[in-house]
Amino acid sequence: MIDQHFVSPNDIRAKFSLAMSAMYQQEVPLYGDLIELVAETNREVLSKDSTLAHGLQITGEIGRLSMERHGAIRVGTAAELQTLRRLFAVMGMSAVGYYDLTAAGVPVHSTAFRAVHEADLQVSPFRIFTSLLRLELIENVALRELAQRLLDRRCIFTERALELIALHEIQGGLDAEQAQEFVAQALETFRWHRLATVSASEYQQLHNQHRLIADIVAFKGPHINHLTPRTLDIDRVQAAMPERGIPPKAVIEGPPTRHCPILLRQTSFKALEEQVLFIEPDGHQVMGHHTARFGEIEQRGVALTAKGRALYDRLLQAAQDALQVPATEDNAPRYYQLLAEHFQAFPDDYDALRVQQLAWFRYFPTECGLAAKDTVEQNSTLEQLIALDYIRFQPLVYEDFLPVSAAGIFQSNLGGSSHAQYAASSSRTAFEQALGAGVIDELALYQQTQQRSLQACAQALGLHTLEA
Ligand code: OOG
Ligand code: NI
Repeated sequence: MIDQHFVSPNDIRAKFSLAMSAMYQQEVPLYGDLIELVAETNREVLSKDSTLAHGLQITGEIGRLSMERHGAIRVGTAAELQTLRRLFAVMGMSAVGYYDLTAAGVPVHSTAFRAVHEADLQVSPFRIFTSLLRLELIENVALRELAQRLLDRRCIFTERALELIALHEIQGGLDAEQAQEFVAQALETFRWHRLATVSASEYQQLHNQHRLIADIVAFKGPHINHLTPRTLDIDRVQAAMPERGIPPKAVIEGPPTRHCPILLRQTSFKALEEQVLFIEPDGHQVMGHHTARFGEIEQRGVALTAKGRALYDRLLQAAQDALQVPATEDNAPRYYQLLAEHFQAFPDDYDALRVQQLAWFRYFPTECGLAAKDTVEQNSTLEQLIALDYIRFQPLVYEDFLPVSAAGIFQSNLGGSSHAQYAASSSRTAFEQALGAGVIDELALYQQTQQRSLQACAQALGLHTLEA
């Protein structure tokens, strides 16, 4: 039994998400401009597209849209990752999904911490893409040892944050005062530090190996490197960014523009060059610069089943193969055209996506269905009830990330040219060992949400069960 006076993890997460957003707005003012642009775009889209507005009302997503954002961080050790797992657990967030980015030349593997139940996501859909550096991929032994030493001697959490995490584990929750303190203390881990922990020459060595390694190893902690608001029309935002003095990356990652958006489309503005201070062996500080922090916007569409995802992966790969070279500003129109052509093979209508079991949906009883409750045939099928307009359906939004897109976002912020080759194989088991827990399979979560909505329909209509 959870003690009554404990604050709900959902509320802690919502407060933390807000605090993070306020901090990042102060740190990176362009992020504030981006939020304004997204809010304006969403207002316009909602006022023009009543079907979309109505759909978001049915699912309740309309209520979470303006507070919806994801962030990203990168850590260096298993111990850091494990404590992060415990820290995010205080806010009701679990590790969902495994993303291997080494295949794309980025020496990290990742997960996303997020809430898992639709009711909790509704209160706060805040997610954090969390990457762990794969130190073993640094071939230069001396450099690897330097990185290890630097990581071993830092502690990225405040003492009080660690105490509150432990208290949460012992008590099973935090009271209002502790929760408030926890938010403030946890936030410290993700703050930007201008003062590096290395000398200019050490930084240069780490940076030469891989810019990402310098970003992860040379600072006091895993500064939040972007926060991403959710837009309802990413093409509009991409077009409006330059007018606001926000330079977008060359192409939007993910699927092409569609009537029925699938998965996730993302774009970003390039990382800022920021002044930092290096600390020399004699203790004095020298000025330098570092680029790591950027801004990103995303549009979320319906979550795909394994079958839908396989089709997506195949079509995306085919479009990229047809382009033959990486997508750039110059070939962007051609890339979009190829994408659109290849994705002709992906049904662009919710009913087709549903009937062909390419995507996940939530089902809701209609007024008319509720009114007919006492006369509904016990062995009616879902399709019959939909045809009778007793049940309607809405797309289940994708809550996760895409490894190819994530690699594209990483690359655009690493200057594009650094496509390192790593022979290492994907290692979900090693990641889970470092995390100290398994990662949850996201497909199982979508399936459960869909199933719960069917169960709720069955109950509302007085049926024993209902199957998709
Ligand atoms: C994470 C990049 C991936 C996304 O939205 O796919 C990402 C990073 O740069 O640390 O945030
Ligand atoms: Ni992101």
